[in-house]
Amino acid sequence: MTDTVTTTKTNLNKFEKLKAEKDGLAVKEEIAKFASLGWEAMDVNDRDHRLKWMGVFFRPVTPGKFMMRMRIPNGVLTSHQLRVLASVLQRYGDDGSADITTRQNMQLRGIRLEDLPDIFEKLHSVGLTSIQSGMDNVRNITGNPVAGLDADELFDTRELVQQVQDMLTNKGEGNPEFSNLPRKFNIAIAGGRDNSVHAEINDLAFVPAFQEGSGEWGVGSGEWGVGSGEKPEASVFGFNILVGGFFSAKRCEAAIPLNAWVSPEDVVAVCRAVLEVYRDNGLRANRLKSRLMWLLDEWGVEKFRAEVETRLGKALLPATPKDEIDWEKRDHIGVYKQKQAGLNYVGLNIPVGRLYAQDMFEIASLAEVYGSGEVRLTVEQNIIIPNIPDSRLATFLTEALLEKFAINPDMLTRSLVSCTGAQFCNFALIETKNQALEMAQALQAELTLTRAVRIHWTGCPNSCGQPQVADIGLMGTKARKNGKPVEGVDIYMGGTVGKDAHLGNCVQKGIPCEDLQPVLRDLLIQHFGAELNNS
Ligand code: SRM
Ligand code: SF4
Repeated sequence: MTDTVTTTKTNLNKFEKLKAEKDGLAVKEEIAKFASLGWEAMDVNDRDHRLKWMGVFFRPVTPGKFMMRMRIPNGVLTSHQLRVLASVLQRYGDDGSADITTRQNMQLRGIRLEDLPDIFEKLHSVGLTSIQSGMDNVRNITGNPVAGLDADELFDTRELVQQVQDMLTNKGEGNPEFSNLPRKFNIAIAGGRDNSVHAEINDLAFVPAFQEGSGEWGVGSGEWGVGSGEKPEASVFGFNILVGGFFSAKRCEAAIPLNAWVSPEDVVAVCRAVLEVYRDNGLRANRLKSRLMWLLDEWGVEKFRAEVETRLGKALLPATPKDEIDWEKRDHIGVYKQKQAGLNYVGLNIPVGRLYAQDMFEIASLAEVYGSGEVRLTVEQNIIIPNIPDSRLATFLTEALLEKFAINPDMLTRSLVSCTGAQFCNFALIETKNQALEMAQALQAELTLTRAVRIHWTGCPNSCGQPQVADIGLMGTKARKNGKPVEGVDIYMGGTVGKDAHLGNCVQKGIPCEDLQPVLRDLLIQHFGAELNNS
């Protein structure tokens, strides 16, 4: 890291001081020591903050039972890896559970400190890592969940996402170059036509776009990883770059164009250059103003772009006028033909993303028995099992597990997304996952819907459940009823995804949770064509 980080930052906030005292990655060498000390005897800063550099989160709601946030690049897991994750949970009985996250990732719960050395060894043995998945690091990198399967894809994102992760984490060993960013940082690489990664809400996103003409400096051959493509030969595949998208309690912004286009070959280098500029120049005094967009505000896009080019050592081509996101966003639930003749991928609805060890063992077995032993995760907190041959499909569809994880769920459960909420998260103002499911079921019982409605619950203004991208977003808040404080939600509407994605806005504030059902019922009837049963 350059000197800039330490020399230009006066007025350090608590977290900058903490990082200056001891880099978070330093705890990697101390895991065995922590395990023998126990969580109650550990240094509090190591326990509550620095362990997050290893992906291990102290949970004040369940002291002694930690959460482990993995990195699952592009959401691709082997059945073997899924089984190892399940076996980690199994030892914790009822305390052990896993959540599929809104970043196409997995979090494990109930983790005991004394087990960490063994768990890390197990993860390592199957090529999994949780390193640098929390605090001021780059989060799980998202990619097209049906990469390599979808006949209409423009680019198979899997290898590129893995390369970016390898660069950032030093192949999972930990990379001190990027372990002290001003704040968290999100990267997404879209490869399909439907923006399945929510490019617009990432700090850095790559969106498919063809550059007309070829042979210019900086333009790749266009052959690397490119799908079948219907474009004229002269056009070259690459990505337009978006920067600065983020949600926080203080401010939410969609990403803006960097006015730059890159070929796939340059994506890793561009990620590195952008992160170096952010690391060395990002605002560090006030954590509420430390995300990339605040630097873009201060500098303007032109200056930021010029700094990125300096780090990159070459000029970036201007963005192409049009990107290739021209579809509505798909949810991938159900059975779909793959581009490989005779093969299918099947999307299973995992209600609010919650799984237990037994579920994970069973999903791993299904993926092996019927597919190729591969499992994919989506940002909608669901699972895809790819590579199921036509000849095996009918039998697969009779499997008992598909009653629990449906391929044709009701219209409200289908698109339901929920953050962790009060069960495990101490920022939460309300319980989310259970309430979300109960509400969906209650509304489904009184209404007939002919289309899926994307309802996203988030327990507080941090917006991990992305209410701003939902048809109906529900954000936990403190409300009042009969003069008394009660749990409530602010309601967001108008979030659109896929083509021309834009963020929704808050339309109603402070609805007590106990009064929410009729409010949602009316919204579903007025805006989403729902009809009351027996009306
Ligand atoms: Fe988040 C903090 C959970 C996606 C914005 N988020 C947290 C913490 C770590 C707070 C804590 O320590 O308790 C939550 C852990 C709770 C737990 O026990 O699970 C938490 N965030 C989640 C997850 C698990 C929600 C989910 O149920 O899926 C998601 C994990 C993603 C992953 O795999 O890495 C998750 N968080 C998001 C997203 C959505 C996204 O990335 O698309 C956002 C909004 C987008 C963004 O970041 O710009 C998000 N989380 C936040 C913020 C606000 C950031 C800010 O700049 O202020 C916080 C608070 C913070 O960082 O200080 C936060
Ligand atoms: Fe926790 Fe709030 Fe994020 Fe939900 S939105 S996981 S309650 S920080």
